[in-house]
Amino acid sequence: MADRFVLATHNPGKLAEMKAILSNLGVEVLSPGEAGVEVDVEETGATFCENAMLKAKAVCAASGLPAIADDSGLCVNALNGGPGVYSARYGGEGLDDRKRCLLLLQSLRGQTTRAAHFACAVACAFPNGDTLEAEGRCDGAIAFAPLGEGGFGYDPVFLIPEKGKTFGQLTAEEKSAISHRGKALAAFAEKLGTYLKK
Ligand code: ITT
Repeated sequence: MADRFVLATHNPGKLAEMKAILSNLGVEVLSPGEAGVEVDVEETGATFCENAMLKAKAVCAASGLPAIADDSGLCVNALNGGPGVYSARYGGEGLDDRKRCLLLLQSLRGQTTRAAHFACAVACAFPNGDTLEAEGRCDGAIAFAPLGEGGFGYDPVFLIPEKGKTFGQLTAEEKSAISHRGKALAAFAEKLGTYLKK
């Protein structure tokens, strides 16, 4: 695949995962810094797909290159699907990843229903106005305490019951093989392959 894509994300954890997965899938990518763009997009969409498309279109317009964005979040059954699209802002400004994890554990204290899933929407916008979209999901449960140093965000509290480990305890490759982002990007790469052949 000859074309180069800009990754429309400011999140270093996401950027590293997206670069690794897409490079493995044969898609050449640049970080916003490498592409010389700095765009702050207001995430006003109601869904992961809407927000991903807002980010992809804004970075495509600013860079003149096709742009790929990821909008993702943690959906917790006992919180009626929250924090969902508000995952990055859970608890308000000023909290870091570790504090957001602790706040989540606190809000589920005494709660035996721990089921949750990560959701990821990937959107791609091309300078000619064409767009592509794909989604991925990973089911799991919220742990009772943070475990593991790997990954980012809510990884230390997201448990994969079949593995008996949190995302934070997996290597980057192990996580991407089963994660919402790994699945969404694999589905996206397939659509991109078809699109580029046209
Ligand atoms: P960009 O919009 O710049 O990409 P962001 O961090 O604001 O970065 P989102 O709006 O999509 O991105 O927020 C997603 C949040 O959900 C993210 O900040 C994490 O807290 C959480 N999240 C998403 N994927 C995750 C993963 O694989 N592991 C842990 N937490 C994740």
